[in-house]
Amino acid sequence: MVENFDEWFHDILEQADITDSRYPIKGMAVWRPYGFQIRKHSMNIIKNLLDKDHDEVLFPMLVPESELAKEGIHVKGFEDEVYWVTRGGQRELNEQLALRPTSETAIYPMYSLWIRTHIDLPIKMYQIVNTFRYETKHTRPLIRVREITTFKEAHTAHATKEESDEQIQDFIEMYKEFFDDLGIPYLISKRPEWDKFPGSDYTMAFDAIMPNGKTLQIGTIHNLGQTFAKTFEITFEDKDGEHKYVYQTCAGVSDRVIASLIGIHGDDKGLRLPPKVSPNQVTIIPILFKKGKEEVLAKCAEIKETLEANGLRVNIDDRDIRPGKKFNDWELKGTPIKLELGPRDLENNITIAMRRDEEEKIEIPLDDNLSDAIIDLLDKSGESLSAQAWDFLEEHVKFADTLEEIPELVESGNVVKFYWCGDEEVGHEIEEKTGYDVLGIQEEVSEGKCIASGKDAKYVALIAKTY
Ligand code: P5A
Repeated sequence: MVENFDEWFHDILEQADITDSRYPIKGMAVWRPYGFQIRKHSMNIIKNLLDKDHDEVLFPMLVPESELAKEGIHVKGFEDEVYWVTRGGQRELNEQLALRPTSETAIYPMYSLWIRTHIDLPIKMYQIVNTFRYETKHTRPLIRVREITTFKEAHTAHATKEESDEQIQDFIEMYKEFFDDLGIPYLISKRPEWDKFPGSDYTMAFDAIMPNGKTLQIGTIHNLGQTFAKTFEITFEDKDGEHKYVYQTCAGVSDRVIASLIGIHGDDKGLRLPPKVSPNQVTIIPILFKKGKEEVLAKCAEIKETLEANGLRVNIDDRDIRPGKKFNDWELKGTPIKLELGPRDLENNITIAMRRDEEEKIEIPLDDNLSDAIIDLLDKSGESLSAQAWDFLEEHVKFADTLEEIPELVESGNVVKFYWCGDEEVGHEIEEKTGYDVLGIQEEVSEGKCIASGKDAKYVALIAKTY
């Protein structure tokens, strides 16, 4: 799987019923029922986190060219990626309309109308929408798509710079909680100047390491400073009676979250889903013989009912096929716990539980403690997926003392840390000489020499092969 991860990833999406890429537009795919459930459960986690202190809104998908074009740097960053609507029926439109690649230029003209005084601040809103980017790099399902189908974008405005910096920290904490819930390990870094979001002061990014060692940017948080406020005239009357521009931030995660979930936890047998997002947390597999069939099925139904009453998602696979095939199917689909129940188990009043994250079979009595025992297994299974994934990440971050060491480390599947003086030209030189991307700054340091310039290092930075 590690050697040909891209192929594995492509196949699993089809085999496990996640998405179908045969839709006749490049970079756009269909969510199939099983994938849709995973998408729904993970979306609910981030939605609940955002709902704590953000208002959910919904803006139109089309943005007038005049608004999109207003913020020069921003539009430059996206100009090659915008899909345009130019006609309504047979008629040419007076002004062409962009399919939002992201929604700053849709939302901020409205912020300028809504924000009047300091009492209106902070404003914190989010929407979950589809966005369109005509990506020219190689498209890949969920990883680099032309229609992002679950763009969770949050946009805030504040009275002071300090508050906007605090908001960046709040977003970092929120995304940590989100990715922790999914057991997805991450590296957090400040993107270099040449890779920050177009129009932002600075960008903080979450990167996951996929099994082949390539990193995937799974979330970004941008401090927009006052750039957009000046462009869209977003001002407020402060306590001192003065009119001031707001400070803004925005943050977003996409379908890539599902890509990392699948890629990071999966194994040669298929998906391994964390219980929080698995469509079924428990799959009951009856072992049926002619004799005692009805009793076994009745007991399975009773177990399902008991577990569901305790808030679990449970299904019974009563298809008329060999049990072995059922086991394989649910291994492929990554259900966290399989419960096997045959006539002999029924006699002994037990069921056999199998966790997807390990091989062991566990006998569980069919008594009043059943739900508690299953919930305990689910918790353990989620924790162990997360722990395995964090171990993988930690084993795959290495430190290089010289530029020459980097290629070998990266080619053997690692992300590499190094000392950097922070100069932009030196950063470019490092990227050119190695052929990899500087992800960003992980921490500030007051020791060490820059790996390329030999000057005093200011930072520990990360470099990797990226998606
Ligand atoms: C933040 C939200 C923004 O667009 N505006 C509102 C800001 N940032 S971003 O970095 O450009 O995108 C946010 C995250 O979306 C993911 N992403 C993609 N996922 C799949 N396919 C794509 N083509 C794609 N482009 C961006 C990244 O995870 C990114 O961090």
